[in-house]
Amino acid sequence: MNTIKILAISLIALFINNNIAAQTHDHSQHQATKTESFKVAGNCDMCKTRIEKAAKVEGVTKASWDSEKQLLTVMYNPEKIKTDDIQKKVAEVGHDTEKFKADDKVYNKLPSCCKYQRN
Ligand SMILES: [Cu+2]
Repeated sequence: MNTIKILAISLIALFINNNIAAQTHDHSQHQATKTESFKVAGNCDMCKTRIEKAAKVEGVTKASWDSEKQLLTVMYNPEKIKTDDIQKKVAEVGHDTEKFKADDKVYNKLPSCCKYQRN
C-alpha cells in the first residue's frame, strides 16, 4: 500500500517537473522570434505586396497578409522591434491597421483597386 502511494507521488512529481521543463523551453524559444497577427485593411494582390513589403523592416523575418481575413501575420524579434512599430510602417504606406490609421493623403494616392472600405 505504502509503496503504491510513494510510486504515485513520484510519478506526479515527475509529471510536474516535466511540465515545468517544457514551459521553460517554450519560453526561451519565444524570446528569439515571436509570431503575432493583427488586422490590416486592404483589397487585392497589389495591397498584399505593399503591406508585406512595408512590414518587412529590420527585426521582422516573415510577413504574410491574408486578404480574406484582413490579417497580417509577422514573425519578428521582440528585442529589435515592437508590433506597434510594424503597424506604423504599414499605416505609412496607406493601410489602416488595428492601432494606426493611414494618413488620408497617402490613402487617396492608392490605385483605385486598392481603395479598401474605411470605417
Ligand atoms: Cu490593392
